[in-house]
Amino acid sequence: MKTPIKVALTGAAGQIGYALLPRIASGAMFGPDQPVILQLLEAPIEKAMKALEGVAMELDDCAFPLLKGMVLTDDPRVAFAGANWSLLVGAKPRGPGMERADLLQDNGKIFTAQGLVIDEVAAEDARVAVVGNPANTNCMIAASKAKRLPADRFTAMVRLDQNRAQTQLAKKAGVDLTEVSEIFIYGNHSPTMFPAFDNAKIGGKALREVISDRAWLETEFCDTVGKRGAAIIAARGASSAASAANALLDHVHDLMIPGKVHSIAVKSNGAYGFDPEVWAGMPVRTTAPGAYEVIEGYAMDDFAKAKIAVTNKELVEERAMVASLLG
Ligand code: NAX
Repeated sequence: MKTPIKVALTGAAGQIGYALLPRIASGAMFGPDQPVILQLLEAPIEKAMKALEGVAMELDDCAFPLLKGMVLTDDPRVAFAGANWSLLVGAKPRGPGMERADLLQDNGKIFTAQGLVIDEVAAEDARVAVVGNPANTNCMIAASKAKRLPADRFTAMVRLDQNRAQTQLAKKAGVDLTEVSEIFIYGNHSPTMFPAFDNAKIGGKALREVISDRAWLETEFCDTVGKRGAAIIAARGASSAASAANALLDHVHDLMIPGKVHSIAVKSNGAYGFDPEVWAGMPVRTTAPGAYEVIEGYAMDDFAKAKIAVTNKELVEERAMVASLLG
């Protein structure tokens, strides 16, 4: 039997955690022959810890053969101890009337503390995936605290946006969604992100040979993908959970399989004109389990460059708002 992978999950009793945990434990993230140990962190609040116990009881009741242990804790040092993967989902939601800057500050403190502890106690091969919003900037903050782990171990999730874009393009073209490839998300996980449709392929052909409605691509398509989160809240009365959990499975799964091509938010290092210090969504190719290279060289026309400039500006502004937390 393979050595179990230790997976730390924060916000484990939240709604994404609830949708995610059974799928990790059933093998959907690391494969059908890879055992896992779940190290579950919740806020030090009685109600949250009680709810976490309930989630763990349900996982017990699933009798997953791959689930080799669970740790339930409100102590980050326990949760991240020896963790191979740390999935940072827990964050404070934006309350009514709350300014974006306040949310950045409040959540920045959580990710500052977690970045420090991960750097200290996580496994040698530690990888970190950030989902809690604002995900790109939270990821940058956590990475800035790490002195042992290199910056490329810290990635943030834009896969939900990629999956949303893939489905919208397939619907417009009237094809099965597996026909759509090379649709990548650039920039922030926010309504400013840019799904670079011009580089996508449908059934192996350039997208523009199949979808000629340029106006739809530039307006309705970009808006639908960018504002999908708000549309889900309006319809469901709660934010995306099943699809967010599914996207995180895809994010980690595809980072474990060499050759996979997908969108993740990484330290830009200046690729595609982004500020070198921000974490921006872009295309990567997995090179080895947990490692990747940015795919450079996709052509960008003036429309794409303008969209990238807008999302880059937002990331730079977010960085300025949390400057005191960095480093
Ligand atoms: P929930 O509010 O259901 O769950 C969050 C959980 O985190 C709660 O149980 C809370 O007690 C816990 N928590 C808070 N602070 C913590 C801390 N310091 N340590 C450990 N646990 C802590 O939110 P949920 O719907 O699960 O969403 C979680 C996060 O994902 C939110 O920030 C949300 O905005 C973000 N999302 C990000 C997405 C992305 O694509 N990057 C998409 C989905 C989602 O909206």
